[in-house]
Amino acid sequence: MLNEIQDALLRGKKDEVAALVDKALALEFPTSRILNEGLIAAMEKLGEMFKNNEVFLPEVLVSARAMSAGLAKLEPYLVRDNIQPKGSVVIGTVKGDLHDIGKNLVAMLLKGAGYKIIDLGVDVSAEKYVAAARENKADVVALSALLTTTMVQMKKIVEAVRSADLRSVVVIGGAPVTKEYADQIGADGYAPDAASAVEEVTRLLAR
Ligand code: B1M
Repeated sequence: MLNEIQDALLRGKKDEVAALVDKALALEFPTSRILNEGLIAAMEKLGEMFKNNEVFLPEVLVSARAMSAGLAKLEPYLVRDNIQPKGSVVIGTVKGDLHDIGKNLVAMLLKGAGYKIIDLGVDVSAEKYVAAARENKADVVALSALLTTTMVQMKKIVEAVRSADLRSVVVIGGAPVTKEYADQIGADGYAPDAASAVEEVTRLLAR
C-alpha cells in the first residue's frame, strides 16, 4: 500500500495518490506511516532523481501537486479542532524560495498541536514577516528555506525581527538548514523536521 502511494506520487498521479491515501486510512494504516513511508519517502526519491537528471522540473512540479493532494487527505487526521490556541505562529517560506510542501507540513502539525497559524505563503520578505508578526502579536516567527541560495535570507529576517523590537522568537528549518547555521545567525530555535518543529516551538514558549 505504501509502495503504491510512492509509485503513484512518482508518476505524478494526483487523484490516484489521494484515493490511495484514503484507502490506507480506511485500512487503518497509522497516519505517520502514510506520511513518512509513503508521501515523504517518495519526495526523497524524487529529489534524488531530480539531482541525477532522471526527472526534470515539470515532472517534479506535477509530483509536488500529487504530494499536496495526499497531504490534504491527511490534514484532518493531523489537525485536532476546537482547542484554545497555545500561541500564534507566523510562518512562511523565505524570499526567493517557492518550495512550500515542508512549510505546509510544519504549519499543519503546529495547527494540530493547538497553535494559531498565520501562513504568509512563499517568497516572503523580511518586511512582510515583521508586519505580520506585529499585527498578530506573534509568539513565533517560523521560517522555511529549501535552497542554499535562499537560506541566507534567514539572517536578514532574524535581524529585522530583532530590530523591530518584537517579542516573537524565531524558529528556522528546511533541508539545507542546520543547528549550527541557526546558532550562527542568532535564531532562537531550529528543527530538522515537522514533528520536531512542534517540540521546538513548545520548548521555546515554555521558557
Ligand atoms: Co526544488 N530543489 N527547485 N522544486 N525541490 C530541491 C530543494 C533540491 C534539493 C533538488 C535537488 O537538486 N536534489 C534543489 C536545491 C539544491 C540546493 O539549493 N541545495 C532544488 C532546486 C535546485 C530547485 C530549483 C532552483 C530548480 C531550477 O529551477 N533549476 C527551483 C527553485 C525555485 C524557487 O524556489 N525559486 C526548484 C523548484 C521546485 C519545484 C517548484 C518544481 C518543486 C516545489 C513545489 C512546491 O514546493 N510546491 C520542487 C521540489 C518538489 C523539490 C524537491 C524534489 C522536494 C522538496 C519537498 O517538497 N520535499 C527537493 C529535493 C529534496 O528535498 N529531496 C528540491 C518534501 C518535504 C516534506 O520536505 O521541504 O525538506 P522539506 O521539509 C521537511 C524538512 O526540511 C523540515 O520539515 C519538513 C518535513 O518534516 N522543514 C522544516 C521544512 N521547513 C521547515 C521549517 C521549520 C522546521 C522544519 O521550522 C520553521
